[in-house]
Amino acid sequence: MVNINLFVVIKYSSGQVPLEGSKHELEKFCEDWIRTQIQGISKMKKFLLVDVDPGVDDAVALMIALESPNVEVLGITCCYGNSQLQNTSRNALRVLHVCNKLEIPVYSGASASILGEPLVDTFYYGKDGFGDIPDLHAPSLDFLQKEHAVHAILRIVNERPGQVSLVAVGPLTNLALAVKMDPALPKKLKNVFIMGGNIEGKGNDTVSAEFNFASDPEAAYIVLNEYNCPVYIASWEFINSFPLPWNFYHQWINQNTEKANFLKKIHAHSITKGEHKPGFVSCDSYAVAAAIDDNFVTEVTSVGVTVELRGSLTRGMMVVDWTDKLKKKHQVFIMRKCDLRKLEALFMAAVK
Ligand SMILES: [Ca+2]
Repeated sequence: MVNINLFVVIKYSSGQVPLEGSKHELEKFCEDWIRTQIQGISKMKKFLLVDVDPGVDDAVALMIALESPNVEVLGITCCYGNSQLQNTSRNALRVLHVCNKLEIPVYSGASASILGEPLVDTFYYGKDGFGDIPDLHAPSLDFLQKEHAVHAILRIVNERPGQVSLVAVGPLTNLALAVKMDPALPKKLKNVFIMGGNIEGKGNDTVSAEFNFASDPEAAYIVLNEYNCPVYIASWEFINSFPLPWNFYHQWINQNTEKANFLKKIHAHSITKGEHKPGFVSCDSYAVAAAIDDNFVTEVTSVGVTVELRGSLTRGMMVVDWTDKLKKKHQVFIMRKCDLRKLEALFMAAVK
C-alpha cells in the first residue's frame, strides 16, 4: 500500500491518475503501473563484451547476443581455440556478416596459451572451426580492428566502469592477460560469465578437463583466482544436464531464414557426432543466455574454485572446494538449473 500511495502522489502530480472509479479499479491501475516500471528497469540495456574462439557454438552464442533487443555488444574479442586465431577471427566476422552487423568491432587476441602449448587438436567443428564449408562471401580480415583484444578489453571496460558484462566462451587467455596488465580490471566489471570447467571431473577433452580450461590451464587458474567480481560459470556437466530436445533443434535450424541457413551449413560437419545424446547442446549459449536474461539461471551454488595445474591426469580440471578447505574469500556462482524455455526463445529470436 505504501507503493500505491507513492504512486498516487507521483501520478496525481503528473495529472494522470484516474480520479474516478472504485477503490479496486484504482488499486489495479496502480499495481499495473508499478509492474510496468519494474519491468522497464529489468529491461534496461545490457552492455556485453564477448570473448570467443568461433567455433560453431560460439556462432550461436554470438547470434543470440547480437539479436537480443536489450543488449549492446560493445565488441568481440577473439582467441585461438576451436581453430587457429586467424580462422576464429574470420569466423567472428562471418557471423557479423550474416547478421548484417559488421560495424561491431572485432579484435584478434591471443594466438596461443600462456605456456605456448600446442593447440588442443580436437577440431570438433572442423579444421576452420565452422565445418569447413566454403564461404565465398566471408569478410576480409581487413575488417579486424588494429587494436589487440587485450588492449580493447581494458579500454572498453574503462570507458564504462561497472557496466560491462564480460562473456568468455573460449580459452581464457585474453582474460588472464588483461588482468595481469590491469589487476584492477575485475573491480571495474559488472560481472563475468564463463562457459568452461567442470564440477564432477568429467572431461570432454582430456579424461578430466573441459576443452576451454584444458586449452590454457594457467589462464583458467589466473581468471578463477584473480577475477574478484561476480563470476558465473556454466560448467560442462551443467550444460549437458540441460539439452534442448532434438525436435526443437530441427524446427529451429530449418527456419529457412538467412541466419538459420548459415547455422545449418556450419553445423553439418559436427551435428551427427552428437546424435547419440539425449538432446542438442550448444555449449556457449548457456553463458550468453545467463548474461542476457537474469531469469534464465534459476539456481546457483556459491563456492570457491581453482584449477589443477600439475596433475598428470587432471591438469586443467576445475577444482570445486565443496568443503571450503581453501578458505577462499572470493566465491563464484556455479550454475545448477536453468529455464530451457527461455533458451529456446533466445535461439528462435537469433535466427529470425
Ligand atoms: Ca567457444
